[in-house]
Amino acid sequence: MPATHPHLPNGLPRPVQIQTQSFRANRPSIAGPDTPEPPYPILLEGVVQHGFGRGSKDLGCPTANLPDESLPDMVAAVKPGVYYGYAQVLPLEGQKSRLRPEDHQVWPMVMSLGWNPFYKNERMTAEIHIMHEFSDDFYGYNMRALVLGYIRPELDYTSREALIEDIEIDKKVALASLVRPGYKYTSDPFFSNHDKA
Ligand code: ADP
Ligand code: RBF
Ligand code: MG
Repeated sequence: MPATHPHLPNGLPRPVQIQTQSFRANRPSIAGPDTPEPPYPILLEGVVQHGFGRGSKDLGCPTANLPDESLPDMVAAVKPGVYYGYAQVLPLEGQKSRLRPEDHQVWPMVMSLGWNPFYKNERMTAEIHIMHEFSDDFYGYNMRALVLGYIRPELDYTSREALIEDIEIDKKVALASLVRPGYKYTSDPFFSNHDKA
């Protein structure tokens, strides 16, 4: 019986851990069709919120958290999981930016859409890691995200190392998927050419 079969030979559901390991063993290097299909692109926008503050930085992967009110389109269209697309960070109207001009460009991103255990899984959280070295944190800035595809389901992790390893693969899968001609959305009108404005 293949390792990915959800049930054990005795008919009992296969423990998640084994499924996670078998999933992790052979991950595809590209995710999604040659050009985005509905419901993509999904457009999200919101002011970057504080999360638990420690979470992702010590995974070596800081994630900018979107406010709950920016998620209805995402929650209505897709299931929890890991996604990829592009994101842009902009100062609020009239806000002076502390960042460099290139920090306001459109960059590739990976996004985790998950149940928030803090709210007993009654609320979803969306957190975005932008694949760019920012000159400073950008809490309170406006973030626009254009989601283009789904990479994988949220997995239950027993070890931090396994999660870090999978996030590194997520980033590679996102970049390999975004470089395809059908995914050129960096100059989509949803984004603003802030550094020229
Ligand atoms: P929190 O739990 O408050 O979200 P994190 O450890 O996830 O804290 O760090 C996320 C914060 O780090 C973001 O809100 C942003 O201000 C900053 N940051 C710096 N570089 C990045 C990046 N490349 N992608 C996302 N956030 C980044
Ligand atoms: N958390 C999980 O529990 N399971 C996951 O599969 C998972 N995948 C993630 C993938 C990416 C690309 C990112 C940025 C985060 C992921 N997370 C996952 C969320 C991670 O646990 C969270 O960022 C930290 O715990 C801080 O809240
Ligand atoms: Mg975060």
